[in-house]
Amino acid sequence: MKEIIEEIKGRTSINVCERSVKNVLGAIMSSSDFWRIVDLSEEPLPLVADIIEILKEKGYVAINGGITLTEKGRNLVDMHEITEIEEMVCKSCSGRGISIENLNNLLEEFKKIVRERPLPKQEFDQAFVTPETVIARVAFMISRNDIKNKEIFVIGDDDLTSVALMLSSLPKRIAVIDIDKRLTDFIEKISKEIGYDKIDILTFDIREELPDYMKKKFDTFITDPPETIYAIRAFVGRGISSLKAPGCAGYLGLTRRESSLEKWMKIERVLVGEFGVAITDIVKNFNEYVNWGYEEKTRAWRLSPVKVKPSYNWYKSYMIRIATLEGSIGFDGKIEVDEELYNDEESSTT
Ligand code: SPD
Repeated sequence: MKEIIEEIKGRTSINVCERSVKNVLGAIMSSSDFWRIVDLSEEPLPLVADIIEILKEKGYVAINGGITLTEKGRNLVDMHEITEIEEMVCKSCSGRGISIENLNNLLEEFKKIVRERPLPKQEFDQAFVTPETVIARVAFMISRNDIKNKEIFVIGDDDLTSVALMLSSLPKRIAVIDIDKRLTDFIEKISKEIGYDKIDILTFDIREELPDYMKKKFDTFITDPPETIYAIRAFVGRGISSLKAPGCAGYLGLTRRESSLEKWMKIERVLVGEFGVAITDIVKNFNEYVNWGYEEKTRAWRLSPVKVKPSYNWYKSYMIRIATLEGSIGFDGKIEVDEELYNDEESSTT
């Protein structure tokens, strides 16, 4: 095992420990599908690809249309008492711990209305979540008293969460910003069609400082940032700047597909240490993303040892809720980066 880890360390700058290799081996025991192995292992995709490559070179795994253990690999897992990974997800709530039963009409209406939505653009790292996820977000936010009669700020909205919020008629007011004019035009069109006028829609690049009229104005924000520290400052930091007072809330998605635990710790440090907010909820794999269509043009595809498109929605992210306290501060500076907003060494799907 030590030798395997040393070899992996020589190939990647992503942190790797014995448990990372065991996670990948356990996932291979559960599935031969590369995307499922990434999903189950909870390790960043580029690291999973490196681990599989080295296990193959050393004769522990075979790659023939799928990834399987060889006899040598089976001996290795036996020797280290590695077991397959089981998710144990609740079938009623898909593991979200929240029911959307009471919001069934909203779900059906939302599905109908977003049929003509703009398709994901690679340039902006877009991939929208399933309609069930959007409605579960609404349910989750209701359960934390963060929607009803609240002023809500949606930062980046390829998921069209603002549309579900409009349809729910629960917020006092909504503001939504996105860099992609196709999306802001679409949201505008829907708001006109359904006659909803308590919404402000702005095409805006989050690398810029928010206009003053958006600072300290909202009760709740929701965002799903790319997985870089720059993006956390831009999307979440500005979200916090937009909140009125202590006790307000922010929601963000974070995935393990593009983030190691080391990066998560850095992100948590930014949230707690730099922004001074409390993390109140972390729900595993709450957000489920529809495969975005440009898979074959991504680093993930180049790294995948088997060139087969995902057969299910393998990309998920945790839902994190933060709350502001006395002394919480957001981020107001300009972010002077281009592509680095979306990508670092652990990213692979942009
Ligand atoms: N590039 C396609 C997948 C992007 C999904 N972004 C979700 C980020 C979660 N914070």
